[in-house]
Amino acid sequence: MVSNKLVYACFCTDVIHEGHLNLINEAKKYGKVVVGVLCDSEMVKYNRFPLKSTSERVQLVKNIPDVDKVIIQENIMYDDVVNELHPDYIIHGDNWSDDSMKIIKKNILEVLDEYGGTLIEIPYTFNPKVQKIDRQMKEKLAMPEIRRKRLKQLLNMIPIVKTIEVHSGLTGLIAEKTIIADENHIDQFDAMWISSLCDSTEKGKPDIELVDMTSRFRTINDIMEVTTKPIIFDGDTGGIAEHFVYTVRSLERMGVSAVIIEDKIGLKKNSLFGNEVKQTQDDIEHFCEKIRAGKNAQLSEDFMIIARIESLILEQGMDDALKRAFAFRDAGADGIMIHSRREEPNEILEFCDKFREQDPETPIVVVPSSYNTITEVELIKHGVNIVIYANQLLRAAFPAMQNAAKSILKYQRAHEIDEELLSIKDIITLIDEI
Ligand code: SPV
Ligand code: MG
Repeated sequence: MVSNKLVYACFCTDVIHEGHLNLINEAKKYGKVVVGVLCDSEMVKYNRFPLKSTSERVQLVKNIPDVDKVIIQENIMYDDVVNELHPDYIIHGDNWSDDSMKIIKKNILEVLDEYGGTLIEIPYTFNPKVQKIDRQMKEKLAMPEIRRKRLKQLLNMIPIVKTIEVHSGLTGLIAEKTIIADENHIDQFDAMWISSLCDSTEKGKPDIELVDMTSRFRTINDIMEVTTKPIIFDGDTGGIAEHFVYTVRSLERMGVSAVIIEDKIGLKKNSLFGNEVKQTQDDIEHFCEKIRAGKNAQLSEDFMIIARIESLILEQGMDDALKRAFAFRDAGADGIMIHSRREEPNEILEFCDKFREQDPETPIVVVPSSYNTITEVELIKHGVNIVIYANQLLRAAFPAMQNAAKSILKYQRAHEIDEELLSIKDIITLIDEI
């Protein structure tokens, strides 16, 4: 006898495997089965980048015989969907191991508790076939074709692409795996920035285009070997146009999503020096030629060349910054990065507002290193699409390492610093083996 009770399950997956079928099979025993397909933007926050479109994912679930109805779940938390459906039961696998799963379980129990609904937990299907499918999905995300287009896809999926600096396999893993999960929010980084400053500093070299491309490509490769998220590469000035075209081809082939080149010429110094050191801005037409050469050389549809404007850094004024932005866009740039070294975000926001008055589309990229009180919500309001946290991981590591070195010298043993360090047990198990 089929009861008239309602059972709800949320699916955030690109493939239906035995585990999902077991769950639906079990659900059917309790009544009518409604499945919510988690929307793209929430899949992303939850570190499950969708390889299929929402409609394809809906169709996938509709094809399961015992599913009575499919809806789209717009939020990873269950409040809205439960208010709407008032299911008698929510059914879920018992794999609540990580922090985000624990928060979701708490949320489900709270919303069900309001009207006496019940959570049904069924044993998660752990078998070699299901595990292989999970691994294959990860592997697919790391493939150059898939990874490269992911930045453009993200720009269409979420209000702002949160990008963190990485300079090694280990920092890549931090960008890949760090998730924050608290009462009302689950989130993670969307993309990775390979900073010239941090890549050079990590190698003990100044940020003056001294570390050559071969070496920088090795950094990219180290990161790519252990991650799946899209990469934005800091291409400095891009060098001369005749060389830049080769860089574009190599980056595309590797699966990098975007290169950002800055409109400076000659000996490049880090922007955060501003006019404290001699730096020369390229002239508009010359830089446009480089952009055009790069766009002509590009083979894939997905790769982005983003033009970075140094007018505010070099105190050339807002009008110059805007003039350059429109010229670079017209030369084919797929996005504009505007940089500032002021502690207040005013000039950046003014630029964004004025640019957006004339151009609602072209992605804007910002790097709030010095004006770091600005929030992502404020940046979104001013039309920013990509925010880059350009150097924080390296800056976090250096004082910690220096402190450990000093402590050992001071006490002539390693005991005093030990409690501030990752435990031996944790360091030997930090990296998973295949
Ligand atoms: C970098 O991270 O290398 C950058 C950003 O180019 S900045 O250091 O602010 O110039
Ligand atoms: Mg740089």
